[in-house]
Amino acid sequence: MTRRTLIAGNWKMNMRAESAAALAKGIVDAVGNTPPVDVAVCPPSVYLAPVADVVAGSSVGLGAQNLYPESDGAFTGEVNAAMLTDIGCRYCILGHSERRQLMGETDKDVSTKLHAALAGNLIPIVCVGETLEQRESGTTEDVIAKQIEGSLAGLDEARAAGIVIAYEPVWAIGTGKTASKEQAEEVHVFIRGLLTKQFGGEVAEQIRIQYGGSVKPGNAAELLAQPNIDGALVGGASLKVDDFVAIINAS
Ligand code: G2H
Repeated sequence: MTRRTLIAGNWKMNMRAESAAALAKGIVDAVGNTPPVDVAVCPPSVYLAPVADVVAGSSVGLGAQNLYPESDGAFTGEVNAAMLTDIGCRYCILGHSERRQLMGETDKDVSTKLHAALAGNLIPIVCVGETLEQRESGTTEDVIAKQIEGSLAGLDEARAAGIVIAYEPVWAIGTGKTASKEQAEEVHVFIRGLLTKQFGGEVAEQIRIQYGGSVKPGNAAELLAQPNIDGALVGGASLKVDDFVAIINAS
């Protein structure tokens, strides 16, 4: 089974209108019309529309960093899946550890958002990952299993193949520490095993599992060469055209 690599830039809460458009333009120009991998950028919600204009008609996809899982209505400050697809989003990051830690998002919340994303024709990028304390206490697999089970609750086989999982060890996020290729591949294999149990081998083989956590030009190639690492969710290094493009070219 060949899974098409997905390199996505998670811009988090960075950039301004001008710099966001310039970054997107630089990526569009560098990537060209037929990149050998899927490429996406995920700007802050306020910059989705101007970046959508820049990437329109290009091979660079647009993704949001979050959504609110309701239809239009009285939900002050929120943005739903229909709005995201309306302005050209293809992807939506869900359950990033920063949202889990800072905004108290639970697996149940992520599952609700996952179903809203799929109903709105968005490709969800579901993030899971253990903290340093959990890794050091030997509970990584328990933590990941609970997150996968809870976040993908109620998902049927027909829709499962199209989702993306991002394994992002919390201790490697923005810290400069990266999981070694062996550590990352070990968890990706474990996740694919969980997906096999839940959806069967044929579906599990189609689900892309990205790695995230201090991915840089210098470590991307060895991570992306692992058989079960199907792309990268890139934070800090996605904010510079040259770094992001180097990561794309490393895959
Ligand atoms: C992990 C990653 C992007 P960074 O959060 O999702 O960020 O590459 O800065 O560690």
